[in-house]
Amino acid sequence: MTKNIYQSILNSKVKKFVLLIDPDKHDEASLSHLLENINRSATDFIFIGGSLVSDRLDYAVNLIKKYTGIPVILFPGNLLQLTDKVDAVLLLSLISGRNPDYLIGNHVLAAPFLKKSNLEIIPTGYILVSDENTSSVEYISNTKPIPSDKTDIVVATAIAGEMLGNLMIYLEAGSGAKKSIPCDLVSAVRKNIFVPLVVGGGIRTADDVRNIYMAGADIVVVGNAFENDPGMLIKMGEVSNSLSVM
Ligand code: 1GP
Repeated sequence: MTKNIYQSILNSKVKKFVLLIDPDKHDEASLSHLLENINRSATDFIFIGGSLVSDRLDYAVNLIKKYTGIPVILFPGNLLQLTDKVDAVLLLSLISGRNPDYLIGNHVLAAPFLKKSNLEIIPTGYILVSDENTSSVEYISNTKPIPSDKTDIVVATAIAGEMLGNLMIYLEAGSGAKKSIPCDLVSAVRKNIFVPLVVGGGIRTADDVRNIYMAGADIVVVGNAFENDPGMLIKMGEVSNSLSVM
């Protein structure tokens, strides 16, 4: 398989837009409904993953591949969400936390499978930022998020993540978050790192998407907003295509 997804992100002249699919939230009918709009939208990638163990991962990937040629990237919520049916894998290090399992332990366990799969691996520094009650990531990973007003800590974490060799930094507010990552925080991180900046969690409208791109995100990830309104995929995707990378 060609290893070109990360390169395509680096070479892109426009912002990238990602649809996140949690395989456990869908049966065939709801997934098909969601995917009906996909080829008319400007979705660049599909991330697939969730917080729990899914027995539907391969099934969902196969169904997605039936509908579209858009690259599918594994966004693993845990070690038991491994598949070689995707086009690439985000190798996430939860660098906002201090749980060694999410910094190195799971990576060691998954490494032989990933090596054998020959998939493109994109090491990504994952930073959980939240002021809310316990998010799924926080609970499952047993790590504390960084409060959103601690800009200096978030920025230092992002810089450290880049220095450690991560090829992307991902600011995560948590799936279904009431408040997405504040724009001033996105800007502050953007000014301090060179690698692509991914932002997700609690993004609900096309205006939210635009504001986060304008603040400096290269890639925006949205999941829940499409559950009730798959048409939103088209509106949000249009925003990304209209904005060039600064
Ligand atoms: C991806 O967790 C997000 O980073 C997805 O969050 O479902 O709130 O869009 P939403």
